[in-house]
Amino acid sequence: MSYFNGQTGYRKSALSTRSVIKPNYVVLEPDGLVKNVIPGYENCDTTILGSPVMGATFADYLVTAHAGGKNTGIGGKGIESFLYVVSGAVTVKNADEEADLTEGGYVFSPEDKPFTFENKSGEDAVLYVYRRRYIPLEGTKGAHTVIGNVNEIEYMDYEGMTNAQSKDLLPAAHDLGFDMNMHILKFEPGASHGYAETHIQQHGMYFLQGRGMYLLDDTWMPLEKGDYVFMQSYCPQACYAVGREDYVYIYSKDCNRDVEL
Ligand code: UGY
Ligand code: MN
Repeated sequence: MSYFNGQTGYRKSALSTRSVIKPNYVVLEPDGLVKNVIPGYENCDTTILGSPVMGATFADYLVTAHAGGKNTGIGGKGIESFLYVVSGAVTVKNADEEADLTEGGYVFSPEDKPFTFENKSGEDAVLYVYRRRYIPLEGTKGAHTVIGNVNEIEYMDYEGMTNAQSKDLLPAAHDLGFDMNMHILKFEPGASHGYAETHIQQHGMYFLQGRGMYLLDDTWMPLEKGDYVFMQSYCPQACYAVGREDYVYIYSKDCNRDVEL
């Protein structure tokens, strides 16, 4: 086993962690992440974040793709998949499209189309990857390939607030063929949710920038850039942004489907 952040040897401080595993949420701080060997990834350091083991209906990953690093097939056979470039650049390809993605770039590939990525840039790229079993819906054409870059999407005011804003990465709001979406949420320092949310949808959440105080269930805790959170269904959740930078995270959310009985 080795550490995802590459740090080895003793630390100056006593051992401690902000990571917590609770029945309805999980926080993983970067320092505790370890490398997982996952078939298909070549010349990449990969760590599994959320997974069905913690109750998630999806799996998500943080990947450092070194120069020449690649994966020859993520998703397919009923599994929809998504990749977001946290930093660096990779080339992605599925049966429909091929694209060079830079920071903020992303690809969504539907359940019948595995995608590949390759880092041809010569420098490390950091990637957030997501996989989930697709739930088809009769009367729709299913989901389709989406390639984009968050830097080309306009922010929308979030729930009537102007200092909290969001972006939708996939067209799920207008297309019931999609059973999940990815969003970016940004809070200016001092901004917050309007209320503490409690909802059936799960989230996998990766913090891209800034810091804040986050309410998970009945506990407020500091969460910052590099942290990961899994929120189980109905976990109460809200945050305040603190510090000088905008507080920004990317998160997944299932949608457009009734409850299975
Ligand atoms: O869309 C959401 O459910 C989002 N507002 N949740 C969150 O930020 N914790
Ligand atoms: Mn939520």
